[in-house]
Amino acid sequence: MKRVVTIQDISCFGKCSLTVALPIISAMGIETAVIPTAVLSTHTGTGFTGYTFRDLTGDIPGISEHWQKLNLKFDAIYTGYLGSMEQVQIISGFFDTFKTEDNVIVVDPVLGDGGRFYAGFGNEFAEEMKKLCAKADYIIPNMTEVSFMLGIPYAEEYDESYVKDVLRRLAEIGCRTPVITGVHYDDKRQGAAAYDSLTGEFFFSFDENVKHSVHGTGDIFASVFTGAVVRGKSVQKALDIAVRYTVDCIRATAEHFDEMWYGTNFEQCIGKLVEYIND
Ligand code: PXL
Repeated sequence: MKRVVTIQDISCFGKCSLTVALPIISAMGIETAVIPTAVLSTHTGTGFTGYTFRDLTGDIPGISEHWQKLNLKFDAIYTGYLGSMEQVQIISGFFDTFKTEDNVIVVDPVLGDGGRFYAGFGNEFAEEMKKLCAKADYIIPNMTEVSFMLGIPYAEEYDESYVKDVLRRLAEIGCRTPVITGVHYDDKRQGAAAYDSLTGEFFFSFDENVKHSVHGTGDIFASVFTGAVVRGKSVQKALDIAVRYTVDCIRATAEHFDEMWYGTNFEQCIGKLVEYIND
């Protein structure tokens, strides 16, 4: 069985980060180890204020040392929301320890959305995250995170040549295959784009642009993409599965908008994900 370790926070309520990555990667038939980077009472996104935040940075070196003694190996190391610059530096050391010839590193540089940083993040943190991205095989930012990492204005409107240009610039950070989520040229279709800087190939995948903004979709996409790559799918196939499942989840959430304002109704669609990955 393949094995992934995912490193991100537990938002106890709100459906994102570990409470999304763990069930999704497990459902894809992959053993999922975790390193929780922080415990929050809820996520920090729209709708919640006054959340608790316990930083677990101090626990990470001990976990890493214990795992080294156990000689644990992972087919992928996948990071999401990280809570501080110090934590990013410690995870960078974890990459050095657990990177092998055969495994892949996936960094979702969680920084913000809608042109704005999430609470507590700023340009200095984005610079640190960029250094982590340099060590990754795949990075999975949204357009907001692209703008913060490249130091360019947040683009509301853009075309395919813009997307190709920023993908090339993301690869210059040092990662072989950047992936951008939430790509849309109009209000009909949305999806993702990727660039394999080794072969020079671009990849695109689009589905319906459901008119519904919801929290946690980036974590869903990154978890599915990571799982699909670990299950041996091509970049194109991994994009297709991740876009299709993410849009399924948004559609399911839009149908239950009243009770599901804080997260994405991904559980309702998990059977489809199992179908897609085994197809
Ligand atoms: O979904 C990304 C995410 C993860 N973890 C926490 C967050 C967010 C986005 O707001 O606040 C704690």
